[in-house]
Amino acid sequence: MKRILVTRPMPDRVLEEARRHFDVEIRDDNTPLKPGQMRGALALYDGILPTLGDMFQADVFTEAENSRCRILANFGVGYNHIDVAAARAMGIAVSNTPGAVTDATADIAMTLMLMTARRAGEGERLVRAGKWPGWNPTQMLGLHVSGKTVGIIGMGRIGQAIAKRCHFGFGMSVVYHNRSAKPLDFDARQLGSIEEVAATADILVVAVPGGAETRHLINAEVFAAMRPTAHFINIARGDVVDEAALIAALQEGGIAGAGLDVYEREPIVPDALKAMENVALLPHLGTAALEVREAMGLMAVENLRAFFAGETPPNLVN
Ligand code: 8YV
Repeated sequence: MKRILVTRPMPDRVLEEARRHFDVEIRDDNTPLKPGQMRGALALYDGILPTLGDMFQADVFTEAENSRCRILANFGVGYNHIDVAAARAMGIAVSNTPGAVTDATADIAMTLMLMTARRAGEGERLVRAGKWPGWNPTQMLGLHVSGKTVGIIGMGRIGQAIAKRCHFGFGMSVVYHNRSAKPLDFDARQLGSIEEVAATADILVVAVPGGAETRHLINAEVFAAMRPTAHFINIARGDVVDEAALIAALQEGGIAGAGLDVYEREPIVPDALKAMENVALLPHLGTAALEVREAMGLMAVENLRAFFAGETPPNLVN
């Protein structure tokens, strides 16, 4: 039986399924693997089921003397923590879990949109602090979301799921930017540049993959293009956004608010963001629902099973 390392405790269903196929070791530690542990794991296991935070960067592969490991079956759609080219150079396959994460992540985008536009986080803090003076006609007026324009940067699976929620659920107009043309089965307008989308949107949402190619794609120029009344939402990856530029835009009143599920240096969230009432901050909750995490895990296990059965894993990325 192939030896597999699962790098974090996982829902029971995932572990049961993994154990049906493999000799599984589950790391009983909820912190990311350290470089030495990653090199050790590459030498000891036939396959690894890593998660966000396990930074399989180029040096981990180049410094690994030999690798018994043949596949990293990532738990999650985003795999920017894995240097896929370096893995390939060592003959290690990488797979991910698209599809399983789409709806849950889009739901969190909607949560953040409503939290920031309708000042829900701020309102909840007010109530909990015992500072609510009672209803009045002009208290805590936010941005009316229904019927507004959402701008989406990255019209992949998650971007489309967000667009549909906005369009069909909230009657919003959708404008977007995507590297390639996307055939869509709903009304949405593709604009020529990210800045154009930023300038048109009442709410701008980023839904592109992270990594070197998209690092700081959302920067000072994009925030400058946004309207002072517009809100910014990030459910993608922290490094897609120049966090310092976002903080400056918020502090200068260049934009009205932000809703964030991801950060440049997780779990570090800048104090400047925590200090602002018009910012909603979530702890990377994108896929945090039991059935979603089960589906992600089962998908990762299926990638492992297929790989070791000599089939092409359904979600191979390299
Ligand atoms: C996951 C995510 O929870 O799927 C992704 O890419 O961002 C998350 O919601 C995380 O990646 C788990 O490894």
